[in-house]
Amino acid sequence: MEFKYAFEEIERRWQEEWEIKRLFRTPDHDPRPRYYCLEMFPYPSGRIHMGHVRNYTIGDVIARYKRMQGFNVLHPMGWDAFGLPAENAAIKHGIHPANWTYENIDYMRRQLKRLGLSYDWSREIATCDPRYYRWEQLFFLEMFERGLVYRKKSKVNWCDGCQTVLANEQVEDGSCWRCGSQVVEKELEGWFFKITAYAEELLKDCNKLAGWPEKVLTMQRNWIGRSEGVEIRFVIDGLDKEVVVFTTRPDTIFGVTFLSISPEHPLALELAAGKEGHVSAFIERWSRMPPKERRELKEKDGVFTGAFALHPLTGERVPVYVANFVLMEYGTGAVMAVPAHDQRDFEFAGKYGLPIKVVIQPGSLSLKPDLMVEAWEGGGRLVNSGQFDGMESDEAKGAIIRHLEKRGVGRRKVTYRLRDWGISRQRYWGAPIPIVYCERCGVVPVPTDELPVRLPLDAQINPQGRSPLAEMESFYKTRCPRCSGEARRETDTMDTFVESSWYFARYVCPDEDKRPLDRERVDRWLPVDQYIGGVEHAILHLLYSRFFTKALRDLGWLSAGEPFKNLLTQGMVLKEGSKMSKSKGNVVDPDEMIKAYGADTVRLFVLFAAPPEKDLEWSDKGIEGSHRFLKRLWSLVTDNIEALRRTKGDAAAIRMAVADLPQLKKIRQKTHETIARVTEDIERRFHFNTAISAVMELINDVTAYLNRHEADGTADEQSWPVIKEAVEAAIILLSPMTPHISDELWRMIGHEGYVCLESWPRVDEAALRSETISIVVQVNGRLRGNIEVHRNAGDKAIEAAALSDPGVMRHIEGKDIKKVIHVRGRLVNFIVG
Ligand code: ANZ
Ligand code: ZN
Repeated sequence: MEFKYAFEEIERRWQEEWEIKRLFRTPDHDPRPRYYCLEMFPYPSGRIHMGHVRNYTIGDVIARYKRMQGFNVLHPMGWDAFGLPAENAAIKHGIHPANWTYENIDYMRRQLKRLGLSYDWSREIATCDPRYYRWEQLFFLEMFERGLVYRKKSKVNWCDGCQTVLANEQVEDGSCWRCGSQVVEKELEGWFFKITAYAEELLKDCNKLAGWPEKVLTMQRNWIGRSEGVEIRFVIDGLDKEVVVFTTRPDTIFGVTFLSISPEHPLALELAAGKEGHVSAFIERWSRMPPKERRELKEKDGVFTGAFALHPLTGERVPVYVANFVLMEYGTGAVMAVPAHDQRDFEFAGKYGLPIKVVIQPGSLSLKPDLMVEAWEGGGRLVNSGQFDGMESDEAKGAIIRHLEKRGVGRRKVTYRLRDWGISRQRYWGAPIPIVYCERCGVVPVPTDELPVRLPLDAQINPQGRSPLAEMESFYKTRCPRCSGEARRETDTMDTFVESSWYFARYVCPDEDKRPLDRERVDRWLPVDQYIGGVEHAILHLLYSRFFTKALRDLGWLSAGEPFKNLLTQGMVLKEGSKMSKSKGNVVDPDEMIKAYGADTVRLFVLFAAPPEKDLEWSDKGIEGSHRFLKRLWSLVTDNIEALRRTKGDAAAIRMAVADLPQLKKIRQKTHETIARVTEDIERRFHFNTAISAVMELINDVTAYLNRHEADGTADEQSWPVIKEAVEAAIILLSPMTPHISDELWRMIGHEGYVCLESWPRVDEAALRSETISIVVQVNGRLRGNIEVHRNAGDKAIEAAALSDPGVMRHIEGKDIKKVIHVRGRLVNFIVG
C-alpha cells in the first residue's frame, strides 16, 4: 500500500482535532509545575509576515517542549489592536478603524491557526475591546491619585506624518519610529507617566535579569543613563543670581575657566547685561533650528553673555557663555567648563580664545596647555588644585564633594537620562484618557464606577488625521463629576504602548470582569518564564512593561517586580541580505508557502535555517530541503508500516537484539545520543537548528541500516524493536517543531494518544556507552592493524586478539617478540627482532 504525504489534509485534520479536544487549554488548578511561555503579540496589520512566523514558531516549540517535559504551560495569544495604521487605512479605504481591525484579527487568527500553534485561544484578548481598556483607564486613575500620572506643558516631539506626539523612546535619530517623518518640537500640554520615579529600581533590577541578552540590558542601562555627580552653585558677580551646574567631574573644579549655559536656560537673557541683542539673536537662530539638526550640530557655537560668575573655591571671575551644545533637559542646563579635560569645552575654548588650565596630570606625561591638541578626559593626579594637589581623581572627587557640601555650595546629585513617558496622543484609535476638564473644578478624574470611557464608534474619521474626538460634541460634552456643571472630556487617547505594558498579566485572568487582575492567579503565573520577540523593542516596550509591572505592584495588583524572567530576542528574516518588507518588495508570503509545502515544512525551515538570535536568510532551496526531509521521514515510516505496527518495542526485546547484533547496538546508541543532543540543544540555548540536524542524522542511519540489511535479508524480526525505538524517538523529538506530521505518524505506527501529550524521551545512559573499544596494533612502532575488543577485556586477551590480526601476524611470523608495550585502552606495540 502507498501512502502519500498529503500535508494539507493531515494538517487540517490535526488542527481540528486539537481544537475539539481542547488540548492546549491551560487549567488554573493543576498539580504540575507551571511554565508561562509568551511571544510578543502582533499588531493586526492585515496579514502575518515571516517575522511573525519565526517568532511564533520559536515560541510554540518551547511551549510544546515544556508541556512534554511535564509542565502546565500557559501559551496565550492576542492582539495589540489600537494604533495609527487602522486610522490611516480608514482614511485611505473609507473603512472604520474598528471594522478594519476586527477583520484583520479574524484573518490573522486563521493564518496563525494554519501554522498549528498550540495556543490557548480561550484567553485571546484584543486591546481595543472596552473590556480590556477599561482596566487600563482604572490604572491611569489610580496612578493619577498617587502622583504617578501628571499633566504638564512641555516641549514634545511632534510627528507631522502621524499628526501626534511621540515619546522620546519613539524617536529614532530624530525621526518618527513609525512613519520616518522628521520630528519637530512643539509646546503642548499632555499627560505623563512618572517612569523616572522608578529610574533607580529599573536600573538596579537589570542585574537580576540573568535570563536577558546582555546587549538588551546594556541598551536599557544606557537609556536610563545614571550619572553620579554634584550640583555646584556659582554666584554671578554683581547680580543677585546664581547658576547651578551639574558635573560628574568635581575633581576638575580648579580647571574651570568659564561656564556654559543652554540657550533655553531661564537666566540666558537675564544675564545679558548690555549684550541682549547678541544673546537674543543667538537664541533666536538656535531655536529656529529643527531638533534633529540641533542634535547633530558639529560646530560648537556660543555667545558671551557679558556676565561673570565667581568660582566657589577660588573666587576667580569666569565668563558665562550661552553654548549650543548644552541641553536644557539634562542636569541643570548649565555646565562648568573645563577645557583641559572635556573635549567639547576644549573646542569651545579654542574657538573663543578662552584659557585652558590643566588640573589633572595623567601618569608620567606632563600636559602643557599650549601643546595640547585635545582634552585629556581620563583620570590622574591633581595639580593646580590647592589643598587637593597630589590626590588621585577618584579620591579627589569624594574629597571635593565633601568640601563643597561643607561650604554649602554643592550637593551630591544623581542624574538620569531617562525622561517621563509622555502618553497623550492626539489621535482617535486609542484608549480614551479618563479625565474631564471643568471650568470651576479644573482637572477632574472620571469616577471609577463610570468606566469605561468608551471610544465612540460612530466617529467620522478626519482625512487630515486630526482626532475626530475633539470635534465630536457627543463625546466631549459632559458634566463635571464634582459640580455637575458643564465640562469637557479629554479628547487625547493613550499611547498604544500602554496597552502592551500589561497584557501579559491580563492573559492570566481574561475572564475577570469585576477588576483588572485576579491577584491570586497573576501571582501564580508571573513573571513570564520565557518571553520571545524582536530586538527592536529592546528599549520601548520592554522598558515600559518593566515600569508598569513595578507600578502595578505598588498599586497592589500583583507581586512580581519584573514581568519577564527570560528573554529571547530573535533575529530578522532576510531575503537577499535585507530585511523582508513590503516597501522593498521582497516579502515571501507565509500563506503561499504553507499551501505549497505545508505548515510543518515552513516551521521546520525557519527553525533549521539559523539559531533563533541570528538573522535568517530566506532560501527557496532551504525550504525545498526541509520538505524533502519530511517526505523521507514519511517514507521511512510508511514503507515499513507493517513491521513497525507489529513490533512491540519492549525493553527485553531491545536488549536481546543489541546483544546479538553490534550494528543494532550502534543504532541504539545513535538513538540515545540524539535524544541527549536534542534535549541539550533546546534546554541550554534553544538551538533548534542543531537539534534538527541531529534527528536528520538518526533518520539517515536508520534508513541506511534498513537498506543494507533488506538487501542481504538480515533485517529480521529481531532488529525491529531497535528500529522502532529509533523511529519513535525521531517522531517525538521532532514533534514540537513539526507537530502535524508527528501526530500523524505516531497514530500510524499504532499509538492511541497524541504525541504532543507524550512525555519527552529519556536518555538510556547505558546505551550511550559503547561496549567495545578499538585498539591500535603496532609492530616495531608501525601501524599494522586495528582490533575491536570488549571494554572490560584483560591485557592477555587483548594481546592474544592483537596477535591473531592477519596484518599483525604477517609482520611477526618467524620473529621473536622481545617486548610488548601496552597502553591500556589505546595501543599494543610488539617489538620484534
Ligand atoms: C565639568 C567637567 C569636567 C565635565 C570634565 C566633564 C569632564 P554624563 O556623565 O553623561 O552625566 N553636562 C552636564 N550637564 C550638561 C548638559 N545639560 N548639556 C551638556 N553637557 C552637560 O555627563 C555629565 C557631564 O556632562 C558633566 O560633567 C558636564 O560636564 C556635562 F573634565 O562638568 B562635566
Ligand atoms: Zn509619524
